[in-house]
Amino acid sequence: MTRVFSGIQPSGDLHLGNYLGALRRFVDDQHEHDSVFCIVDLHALTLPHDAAALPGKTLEAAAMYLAAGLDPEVCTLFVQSQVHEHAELAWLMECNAAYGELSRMTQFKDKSARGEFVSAGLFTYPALMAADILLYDTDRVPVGDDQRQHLEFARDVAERFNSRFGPTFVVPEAAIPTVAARVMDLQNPTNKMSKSVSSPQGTVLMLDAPKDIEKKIKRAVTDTDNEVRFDIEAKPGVSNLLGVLSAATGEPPEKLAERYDQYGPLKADTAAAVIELLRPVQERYAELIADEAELRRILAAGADKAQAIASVTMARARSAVGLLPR
Ligand code: ATP
Ligand code: LTN
Repeated sequence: MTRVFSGIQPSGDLHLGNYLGALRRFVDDQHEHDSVFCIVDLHALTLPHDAAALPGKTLEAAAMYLAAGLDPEVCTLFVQSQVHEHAELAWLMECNAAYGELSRMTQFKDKSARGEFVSAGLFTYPALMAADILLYDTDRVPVGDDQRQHLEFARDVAERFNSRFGPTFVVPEAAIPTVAARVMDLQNPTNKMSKSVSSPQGTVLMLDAPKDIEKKIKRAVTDTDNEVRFDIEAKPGVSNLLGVLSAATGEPPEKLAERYDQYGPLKADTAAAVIELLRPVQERYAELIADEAELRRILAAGADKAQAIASVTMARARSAVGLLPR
């Protein structure tokens, strides 16, 4: 059976981009593939963070995964830092990553340009991400388009390791969706909707009240010619709305565009579709987040299942590079 692995950072409130680009697809994957999903809290340490808030954010991310429809009886859901092999394999990945290739990562360039403290962990972030993936003999990695370069890096480092030390890792493939692979910020439609960039009016949060979702979508930046056409280059704002509506309804964005000759109705329909899409997730979330003990139990059981796989791969990797067994 194909192994699927993916991760989401508990670095902030999850948004519509995370849901359409990643989370929602995990729910379908769990029934078709042997699926492992991870809350990557070690990655959340790469940027300055609020230590007191992180445990709560991690539980919220778990509740959101479950509310979106992940079934812990069907897939494996766990927290990265609770399986120590992630940090351990990351070191082996760093020692097989070239400084030059890490320097070319566009996410590092973007994030380091923004922050005043640029940690070494932000630079080696892709090595930890490669470790996450390779520990589970992963075949497919469902991610949004922004992770394409990191996935390519994980493949390169796996191939390099295998050729230096003998066959050790499965070389993973990226699975990038055809619609909503990159949901854009509603206020700056040339930037992706993001947790780590503050744009409250441009970001639809998973837990936003329906009236806020409506307000944000109705105020989305478009252009002035009032022509509804799917053209990401020339009409990024309108195309973003069409992309979101398409992801919510399952109809191709080009086809949806034919139905509108003004922005107002497009915005109203998009807002209504998003509100309906998120409503059941929000209802389940409210129940799940109220039972912290149950969330912790699910995550502990997930960590046991994950570690049973990760420890075998880690032992293989240690032996391949010549570390002396205790
Ligand atoms: P940050 O902005 O801090 O990098 P993020 O919002 O991108 O965070 P991540 O935890 O890094 O969130 O990403 C989780 C998953 O969501 C990844 O698979 C990523 O590709 C996907 N994703 C994130 N933003 C978008 C977006 N705007 N559109 C589609 N998919 C997205
Ligand atoms: N960098 C990813 C999060 C992530 C991830 C992973 C995704 C960390 N490890 C392994 C897939 C597989 C991001 O979405 N920003």
